[in-house]
Amino acid sequence: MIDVVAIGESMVLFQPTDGEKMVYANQFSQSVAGAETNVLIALSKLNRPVRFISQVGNDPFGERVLQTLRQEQVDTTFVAVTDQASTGIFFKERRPLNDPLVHYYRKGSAASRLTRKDYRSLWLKDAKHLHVTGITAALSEESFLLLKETMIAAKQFGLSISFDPNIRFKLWDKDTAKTRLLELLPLCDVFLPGEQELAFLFPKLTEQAQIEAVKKQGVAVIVLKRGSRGSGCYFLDEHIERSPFPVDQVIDSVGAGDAFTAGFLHVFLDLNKQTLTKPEMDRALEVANAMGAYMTQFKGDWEGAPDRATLSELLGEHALTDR
Ligand code: KDG
Repeated sequence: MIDVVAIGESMVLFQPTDGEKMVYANQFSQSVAGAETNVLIALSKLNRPVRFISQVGNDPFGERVLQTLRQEQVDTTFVAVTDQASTGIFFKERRPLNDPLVHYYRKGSAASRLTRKDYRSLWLKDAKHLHVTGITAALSEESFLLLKETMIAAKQFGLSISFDPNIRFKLWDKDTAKTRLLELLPLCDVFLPGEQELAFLFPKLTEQAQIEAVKKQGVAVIVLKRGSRGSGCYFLDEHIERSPFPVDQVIDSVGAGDAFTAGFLHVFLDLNKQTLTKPEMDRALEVANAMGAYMTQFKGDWEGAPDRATLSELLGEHALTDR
């Protein structure tokens, strides 16, 4: 049985080793990242069986992506390899006073060329949950259509579905982003936007009105990421808020949202979706906040994700000894 399946693009990530500006950098570290695989790897580190659906190029970067995912126990049975396109890559440039800058080289990449013809019902076989993000919808028109078809199929097969809009304006224009994201919204059970993303989708409304607008689409659970101010969750007629997990200093915020999502899903997956309670959802936010905050302490997009023992320690449930 697979707990979570995700579809999307995982890329090779280069970062200047000494944190210099890109124009002056001579040396780069190489790793792998992508919103969906960041979530899957974080769940895998918590011993959840996970599967990724994608396509990489028949090139060394594709090999690197596959190698990394397999090493992190992500099932790559449905990651196709093609000669027709290259694996996407991107660069992350750290900035002292701001979030890092991201430079993408992924247009026409292997992952963005998956089409509805590639869809296989086997992708979702024996799986409990599908996780998707708006990044996949932004890759190409076909990518969006395939994503939508996969969500519809998952619903028919009885999987629960989570959806993080993960809006990246470098990938698409605002009108297309809004139209496509709103089209996918009714297909999910759990929606996990940031506050600004929610406001982008439902402008000029109070938060309460934004939430009502999402609920109207049939979405059962809305999890609001409030960054350094913690998180909130709206479900049934309930609303809870969780204060942030304290950290002294943020080293790198990229990937924190994905770790947050993994933490939330880790708790949510075991719950009876018909009888969600406040204490259960509070626990989901507690774990999500802790995972998101912990990830900000590492430069990589997923490498810092805690294993079960570390997570228990973070939550103050038991102390690990170093000796
Ligand atoms: O959420 C982090 C991701 O944004 C990062 O790992 C790379 O998937 C990525 C993207 O498309 O920006």
